[in-house]
Amino acid sequence: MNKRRHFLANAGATMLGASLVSRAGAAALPEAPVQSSSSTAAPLAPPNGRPYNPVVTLNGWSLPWRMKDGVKEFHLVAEPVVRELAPGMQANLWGYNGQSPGPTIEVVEGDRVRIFVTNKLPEITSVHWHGQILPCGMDGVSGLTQPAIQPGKTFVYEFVARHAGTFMYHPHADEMMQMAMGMMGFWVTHPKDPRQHAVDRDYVFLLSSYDIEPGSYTPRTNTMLDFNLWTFNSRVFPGIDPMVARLGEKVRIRVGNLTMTNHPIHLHGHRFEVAGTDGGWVPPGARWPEVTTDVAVGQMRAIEFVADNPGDWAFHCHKSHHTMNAMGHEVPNLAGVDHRGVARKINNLVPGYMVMGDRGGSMGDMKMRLPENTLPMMDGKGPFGNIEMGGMFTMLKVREGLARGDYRDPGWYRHPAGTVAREWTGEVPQAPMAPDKPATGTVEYKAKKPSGHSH
Ligand SMILES: [Cu+2]
Repeated sequence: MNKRRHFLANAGATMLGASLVSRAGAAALPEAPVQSSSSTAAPLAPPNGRPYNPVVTLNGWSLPWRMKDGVKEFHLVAEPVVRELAPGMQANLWGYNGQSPGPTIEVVEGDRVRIFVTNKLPEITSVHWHGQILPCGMDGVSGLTQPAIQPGKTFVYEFVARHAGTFMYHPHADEMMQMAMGMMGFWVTHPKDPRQHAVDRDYVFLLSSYDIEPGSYTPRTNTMLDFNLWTFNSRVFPGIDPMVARLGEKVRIRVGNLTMTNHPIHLHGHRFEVAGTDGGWVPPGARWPEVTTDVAVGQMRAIEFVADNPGDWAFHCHKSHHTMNAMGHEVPNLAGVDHRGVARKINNLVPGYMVMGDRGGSMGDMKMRLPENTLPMMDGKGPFGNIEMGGMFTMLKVREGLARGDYRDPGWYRHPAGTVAREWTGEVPQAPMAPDKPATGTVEYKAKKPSGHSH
């Protein structure tokens, strides 16, 4: 079993047979492997070329290459794909090599890279290598630096990966349409010396958003802001795998934003530093501690921390609408109103109608009829009940005693005795509602007048 086959047989995702796009007449082209699974693939240990510490693409995979006369050759195929956003929902997207986003490309600083791009879309495309310092004619802006790649045609890009860091790729042809359909991928250029910027676990993923009407499969592509599915690598919670680390390991998480808005990415239970941006590594003396970092449109951020706090830690975008799945808009806020009778009446008129929880947030408990191919707005079962999240939400699971390179979900955290918030079962003193009333004696409640004068 050669090294490549060993990778293919590795734990994690299953890869479909790495078949040639077209065996006849394609002898000069490298293979274009296809990925059928949307789970997180095992890291791709480099079978040739200079050594590096591979990354793990959240719910994604890295693209194998072939070495030809000292050049790393990759083959991307731009094509329509069906992506499972989470169990229970599939989307008709456009992507590369069977998935959206496309595979992560990993190279080493100084590598000469040749990338074949075959266009199997029904329209023109091109690939822009976002953040790379390269010859202008390799920048992939159709019309400006190259003719567009026509359907059925293959183009070749070739350049030296000059700087170690975090990059992305995406089309620069009919961009609004193609990015709204999911065409994008991650790129990591590893340092020449694998000891430089070394971490124990290096996770990468892209932020993307889709506007898919409940009950349908294909994104609306002229949406500017009103997206309804907010994704990590074209997956929504509870379809996003957890990130796993052994207690004490150094972890890096790299995020690229190809949506139309910014995302404040927040990690619980740890403090991190922004160690890298679009432009390269931040000098250690210029980093500061954070628990949330905003990733603006078109930006990349690499955060680093020591996983020194065991548990199942939430990791999510802090915009609360981005941790929800598709919902109907113009839903009134009925918190505090018992509307059960109203909902029943409306359901006779609009089947499947759902009202915002009148007890603050009880959507995970609501039984409602959803259109086909539609996820609940908030979902996910946790060890203590419904997690009631969707969209850009997953967990960092920190555990003692994991093996190096073990990325399997370790299950739910077993909290040490006495360390979990619990119900208070003692006596609860009655607190006054109005702050200007004394806490003793009979409490009188008065409605405030709208004028603001209560006395
Ligand atoms: Cu967000």
